[in-house]
Amino acid sequence: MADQLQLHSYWRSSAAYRVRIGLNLKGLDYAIVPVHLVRDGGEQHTPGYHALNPQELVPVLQHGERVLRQSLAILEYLDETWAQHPLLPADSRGRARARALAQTVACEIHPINNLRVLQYFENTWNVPQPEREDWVRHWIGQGFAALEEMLADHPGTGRFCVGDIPGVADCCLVPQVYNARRFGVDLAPYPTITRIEAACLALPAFDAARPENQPDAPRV
Ligand SMILES: N[C@@H](CCC(=O)N[C@@H](CS)C(=O)NCC(=O)O)C(=O)O
Repeated sequence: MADQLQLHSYWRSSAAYRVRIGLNLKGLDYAIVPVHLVRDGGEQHTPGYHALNPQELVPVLQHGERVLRQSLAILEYLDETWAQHPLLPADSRGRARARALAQTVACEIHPINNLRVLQYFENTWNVPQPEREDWVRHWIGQGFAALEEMLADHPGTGRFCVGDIPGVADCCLVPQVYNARRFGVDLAPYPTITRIEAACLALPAFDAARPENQPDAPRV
């Protein structure tokens, strides 16, 4: 089909997880194209995938002939293309706040803990696993401390990051909390973050996007 949506995704990629949530919130049909980030050195580094995304990162969204990269840009593309369930608030102040929260995760916390960063530590500098994992916990903790302050007691915070409708900030927050749990971050100091995460995961759109519910997740 000409305008079919195809998401190049990896079950445990938090950037792909953001887009899966956005697609589900909008109620859009899409096919998952799995890209295994680890097997055989990583399928993101194959010439075929490089042609789709010279950054060799997931996600990539194909919409018919269009190739879209960068999860936040993809979420905004979805919002501008399909009106149902807006992912950004209607007012400019709300949009600025939603983007600031989303970018705190996507631009500050996530990139320095990415697979390729950890692989560089391991393969180039021989940093042992406990130190690599400590690095991840440190930067998630610092980022979450800031996010918790930005969310707690803010009049713009509701059931979700911005008001009572889940949006782009929640699309970023929930996958980052998944990563935090994966690396054993103590979440007790972040009650607002975990409260919002629980509210999100109770919704089918978030539940269906969970890593363990993906077709390429390992079957246990
Ligand atoms: N800023 C990018 C980040 C994408 C990204 O870092 N994806 C990770 C998975 S979460 C990846 O593909 N990593 C592969 C690698 O590090 O080699 C976005 O938001 O789309």
